[in-house]
Amino acid sequence: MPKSVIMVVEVPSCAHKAVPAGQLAVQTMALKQVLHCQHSPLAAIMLVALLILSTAAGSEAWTTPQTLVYNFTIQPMTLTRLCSTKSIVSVNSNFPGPTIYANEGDRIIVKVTNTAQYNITLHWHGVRQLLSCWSDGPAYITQCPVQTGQTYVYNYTFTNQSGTLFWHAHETWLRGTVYGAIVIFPQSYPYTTFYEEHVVLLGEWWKANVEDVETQALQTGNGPAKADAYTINGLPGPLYNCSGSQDTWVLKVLSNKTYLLRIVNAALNTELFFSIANHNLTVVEIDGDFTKHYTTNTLFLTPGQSTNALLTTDQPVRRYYMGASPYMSAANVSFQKIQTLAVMEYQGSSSATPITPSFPGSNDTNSVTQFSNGLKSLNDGGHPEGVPQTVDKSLFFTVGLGLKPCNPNQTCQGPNGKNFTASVSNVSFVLPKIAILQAYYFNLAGVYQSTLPDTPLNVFDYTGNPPNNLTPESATKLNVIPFNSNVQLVLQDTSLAGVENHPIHLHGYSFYIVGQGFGNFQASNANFNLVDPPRRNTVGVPVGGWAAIRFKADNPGVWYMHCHLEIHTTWGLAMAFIVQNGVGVNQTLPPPPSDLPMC
Ligand SMILES: [Cu+2]
Repeated sequence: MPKSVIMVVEVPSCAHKAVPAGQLAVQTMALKQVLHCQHSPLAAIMLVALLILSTAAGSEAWTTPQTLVYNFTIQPMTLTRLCSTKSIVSVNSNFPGPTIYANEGDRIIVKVTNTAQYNITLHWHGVRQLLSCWSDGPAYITQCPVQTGQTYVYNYTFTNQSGTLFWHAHETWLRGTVYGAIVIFPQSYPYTTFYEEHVVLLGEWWKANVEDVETQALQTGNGPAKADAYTINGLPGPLYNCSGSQDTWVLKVLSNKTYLLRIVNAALNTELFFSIANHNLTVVEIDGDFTKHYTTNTLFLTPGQSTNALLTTDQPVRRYYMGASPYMSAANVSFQKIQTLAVMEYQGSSSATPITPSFPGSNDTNSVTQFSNGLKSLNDGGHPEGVPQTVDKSLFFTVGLGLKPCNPNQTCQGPNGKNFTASVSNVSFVLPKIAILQAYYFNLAGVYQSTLPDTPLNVFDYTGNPPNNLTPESATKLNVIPFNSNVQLVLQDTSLAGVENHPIHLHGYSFYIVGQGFGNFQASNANFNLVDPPRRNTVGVPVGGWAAIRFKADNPGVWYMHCHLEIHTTWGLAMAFIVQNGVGVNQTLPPPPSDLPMC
C-alpha cells in the first residue's frame, strides 16, 4: 500500500459546484468535479487515472498525506460584466480562479506558468508555510515576480491546518481578478454534519483595468476610483445598471437541510457585511480555525478574512437573496454603495421576486464591534488553543493614513493639495528592487534596514487631534524577532489623515486577537482574553482604536504584514518581520528552490 499518493489534479472549468458532505476525500472531490464540469477527452483520461489511483490506494489513502499537483497558467481572458467587455488576468481562463481542495497534511505543488503581459506572484493567504517561506509569494518580500514566459513552482504543506483560505496574486493590484478559494478538509468536523458545502467568494469589479485604477490613484495622489460593482462568485447580481439574472449566482437548496458556506472576502478595498434574507448563519470557523458556535443574521468580513458558516434551510419554500454590503469607516471616501446579491432558491420555488435581506448601514461600527466580540476560538478538549500566556517581545506599532507634500511638477488631489500616504510607526514601506528574503538569506547589503522600532519614536495622542508635523519617512524597515519568542503586538490606528478600520494581515502565522478597543491603547485597562480569543490571519483594527495580537514566532523567514485594503498597502501601510532561525531540528529556513525567479 503506498504511503503517499501523487495526484495531478485537473482543474475543472466550473469552479463552484455543490460539494457533498461526509468523508470528503480529495479523490472524490476531483472525480466529482471532472464528472460535473468537463466532457473533453482529457477529462476522460483524467477520470480513468483518478479511478485507478483511488482504487489502488484503497481507503487507507483517505487519511495518508498526499501530494497534489496543480497546474496554474496565468493568462488573459475576455469577460463581460455590466455591459462592458475587458481583458482580465486569470488562472486557466477561470474567473474566479480554480478552488484548491486538499486534506489536512497534504503537500501542494502548484506549477505557475505566466503567459500574461504582467509580472506576477501568487500568495496562499493564511497558509502557515512552515519552513517554506520561499513559497509564500508576496512580490519583492519573499521572491522576485514570475516574469512573462517564466515558471515557478510553489511547494508547501497544510500542516496542522484546515478550513477555508484563499489564494491571490500578490503583485500590484492583480489580485483584483486573480483569486480563488483554498478548501482544506479536516480529519473530523467539530460541528454537525451538513448536506452540502459551497464556496462564496466576495469580490470587487471595475469596468476599467484594475492596474489602471491603481496607476491613476498614484498619479492623482487621491483615493482610487470606486468599484463599479461588488461580486459574489464573480457575478454582480441584479441591482447594478446593465446587470440581470444572467449575472446573478444562484444557490439551489433543499428544504430542511444544513449547508456549509465557505465565505471569503477577496475584494481589493472594501470591508463587507454578508447576510441571507430571513435566515440565520452560525459561524463555526474563521480564517481556517474553529470557533465556538456564534449565530447571527449578519457576518462581517474584511478583505483577507474568511468565514465558515452553517445555514439551515428551515424557512418557507421560495427564493431569497443573499448579499454583501459595504462597511466604510473613513470619512469623505467615495465608495460603491450598491449591494451585490445572489439568489438562494429552495427546490419547488415559484419565480416570485426573492426576499431581500436588510444590511447594517455602511457606517455601522456597532454592528462590526458586536460581530467581532461574538467570535471565540473553540478551545475544547480536542482542539486546545496555544495562546501565549507570557510575552518575550512586546511591540507597539501605529497604523494609519498620512499626507505627504506634493512634488513641484505634480498636481496633487489628496486633502490640502497633498498626496495620500500610509505608514506603520510613521515609516511608509517601500518595496525594494530584489526580494528581501533573498537579501536576508544571502547577506546582501543595502536592500533593507532592520531598524523598525519596537515602539514608536513619536509618541502623541494617536486618535485625538493630530499633530501636523508628522510626514512619514519612506523606507524599507523591518523588525527582527528571535526564534520562538512569544510576541505581543498592539496595532494602534491613528487620526493623522483620518481614522479608519484597517484589516492588518500577517503572513506565515495565525495570531490570537487577545483584545481590542477604541481610543488609545492603555495596558492598564486592556482586559485581555487569554483563554479563548479568536485566531485569525487578518484583524480589523477598529476605527480610531487598537487591537492586540499574540503569536509564537516559530516559523523562520521574512514575513510581510500589511493592510489588506490594497490602496493602503500601495501607499505604504506595510512592514515585514524577520523571524530568525532556531538551533534545533526543523528550526532553520531551507535554501531557496532552484527555480526561484530573479529580478
Ligand atoms: Cu488600511
